[in-house]
Amino acid sequence: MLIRRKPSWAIAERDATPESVFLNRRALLAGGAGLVAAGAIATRANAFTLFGPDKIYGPPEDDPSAKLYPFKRNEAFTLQREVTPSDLNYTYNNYYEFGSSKKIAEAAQALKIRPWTVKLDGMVEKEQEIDVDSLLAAMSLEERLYRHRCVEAWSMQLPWSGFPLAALVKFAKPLSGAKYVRMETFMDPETAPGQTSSSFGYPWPYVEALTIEEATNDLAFIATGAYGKPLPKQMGSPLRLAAPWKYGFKSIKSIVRFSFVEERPVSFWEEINAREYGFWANVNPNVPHPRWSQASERVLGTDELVPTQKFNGYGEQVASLYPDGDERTYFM
Ligand SMILES: Nc1nc2c(c(=O)[nH]1)N[C@H]1C(S)=C(S)[C@@H](COP(=O)(O)O)O[C@H]1N2
Ligand SMILES: [Mo]
Repeated sequence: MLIRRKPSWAIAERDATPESVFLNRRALLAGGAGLVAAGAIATRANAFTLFGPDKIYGPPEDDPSAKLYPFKRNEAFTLQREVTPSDLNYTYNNYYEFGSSKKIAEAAQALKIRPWTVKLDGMVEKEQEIDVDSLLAAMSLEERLYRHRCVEAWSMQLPWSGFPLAALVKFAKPLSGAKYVRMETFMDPETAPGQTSSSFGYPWPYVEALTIEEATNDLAFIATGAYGKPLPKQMGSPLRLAAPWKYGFKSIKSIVRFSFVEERPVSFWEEINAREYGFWANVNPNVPHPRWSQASERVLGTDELVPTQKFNGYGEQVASLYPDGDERTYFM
């Protein structure tokens, strides 16, 4: 078996919190034990205020779709907690194409988001290529409040703007034999240094997939924006998946291709380590990650440690997709 380097987020839960990121960064900058101690007694929220956020890279200034925003909110989707502040979401990201830390926002500004062509291919009536602005024009656009739960045991809440993946599937006109939707991120090692083989031995480009039933479930959403504006590059501009009942790594960023296929694709992290990052990756507090518990999660931007919910709280919408009850099969 090929042994690849572990992603840095594949570490113990306590090491993967925003707290450790902020405190370690501060410790590094200050190089002083006094300040580390001060940081250590500060709450996470205080740590954020005390030390200040990084430079904020918001929505790209030259995004031609900006005029479409904000989209009308679909009130059917509600949260039990407050929306995570956008500044936190803009500065705390997983996007391995641009580096293995949470601080990749600056590096991600190198991403060129226009022209951006999306391929719809494989088992479809007719293969198509469509530019993202034409796709936006063809879709009915809305805003939804969704939870997001990373496999690293942190979570957040945010308003996504976009359209249901089901609408894109319909637009692609898949043939009846198509069983999975395979999604692929752009490949350009010149703008995304993480993709150079010297940086990672990873199987680029990033690939993810859902069954057709999952992809056409109303909850599967293609996000083109967040917080009422186009997506910042670091969040996966110009279009990314939001599958909130699954761990965050399923929600692939900056998609260039949707392929309709019969065989189950091997997803990016599954290929790296199938035992730890399985294909299904449905959120389940009762099935621990092999190296840490998934029973609770840290709510980003707060001091809260809250119980994790099965399907991240979306069981009503998606539990019927997984009729046979083997938790490990569906929950990694
Ligand atoms: N192409 C690509 N998509 C990706 C990732 C990535 O590294 N590359 N990281 C995933 C993980 S682990 C998470 S938690 C979310 C993070 O999205 P955010 O930075 O907008 O919070 O994106 C997911 N999609
Ligand atoms: Mo994640």
